[in-house]
Amino acid sequence: MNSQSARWNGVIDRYAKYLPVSDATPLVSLSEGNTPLVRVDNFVEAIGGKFELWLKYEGLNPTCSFKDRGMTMAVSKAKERGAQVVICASTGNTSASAAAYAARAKMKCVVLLPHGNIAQGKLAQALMYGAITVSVQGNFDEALRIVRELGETGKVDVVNSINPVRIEGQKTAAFEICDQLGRAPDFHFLPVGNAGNITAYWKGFKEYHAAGLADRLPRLFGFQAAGAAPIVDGHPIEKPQTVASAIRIGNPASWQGATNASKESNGHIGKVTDEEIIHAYKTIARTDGIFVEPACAAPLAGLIQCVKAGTIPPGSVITATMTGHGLKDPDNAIKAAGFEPFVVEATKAAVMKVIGL
Ligand code: AN7
Repeated sequence: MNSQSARWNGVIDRYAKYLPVSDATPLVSLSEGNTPLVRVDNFVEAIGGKFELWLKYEGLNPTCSFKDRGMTMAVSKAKERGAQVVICASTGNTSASAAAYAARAKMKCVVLLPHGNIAQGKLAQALMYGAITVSVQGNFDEALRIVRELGETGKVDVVNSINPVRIEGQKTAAFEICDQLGRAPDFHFLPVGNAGNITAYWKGFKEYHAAGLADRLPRLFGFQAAGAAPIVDGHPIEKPQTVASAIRIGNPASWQGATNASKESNGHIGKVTDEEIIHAYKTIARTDGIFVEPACAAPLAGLIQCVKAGTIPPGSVITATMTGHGLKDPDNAIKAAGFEPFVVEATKAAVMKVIGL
């Protein structure tokens, strides 16, 4: 399994030593992982920070989100067990990823989506990859409850992050950050929805540190949207609301994992308003040319809060996960941009007029 060839063959091939796989595990991969870590000095300057900020650009995975790291594991292990049908509930990215990896594994895929509340790009992906796409008249938490019940029948394999191998795959992002930086960061920021990813990052950073491959443990700072902030508010939210549909989750499955990561790392779980999210979403696109989906702007908005509060020591090295690509959600992008294209007649004069020449 661990061929370690010069060619990148995905996260299982690269990090097999740290994953529950063996020679008997069929490799279902789309060469996920190995995503860029991009330093964004313009953004830091714009928000008045005195630190290094590096973005782990997970939108450049094969289905354009971080979910592919967990899904290569979940679908490979499901295939190893001889499963024929994988199922998940999703705010959109898990379903896109499950649908793609199931197609590659020649397995059937069923996705349950909150009706009317997923971004268009993600819906297009589930349909294009050929998943049986079910739009549930309820929210994500209700869809996940149904998926758990269906999992108990033993007839389908659940590939939500309640499946522990998803967390195993996702922890490889923490390994890559340490490999790319040549050290662990002082702080790592990320969005929190169902809380699988913050759980995975903490596990990954701890394992790399224990293996002697990272010199320190970062403080983990997770951010929820204010209208969907059960962990911060201390109770499940029955009707979560936020523009960041990816993290519109009221009762996270890995709640405990998130609070552990925050406590053990001397970190923080905070919340940011939709207004703060949209501001950060536009800012990172315009300062550094990085187009992410709204959920990714939650930790950036959280970082802006931290700069205002003075909680980041000068000179810190900070990393943040940009979990999904901006093209996933064209409707919010066009709305947030704040202007429309100029429509002009097809003459040089007309173009000169609108661009002010
Ligand atoms: C872009 O796809 O839950 O805290 O069903 O799509 O690990 O849940 C997506 C979550 C952050 C939150 N950013 O991660 C799903 C789903 C993006 C996301 C999160 C999601 P977790």
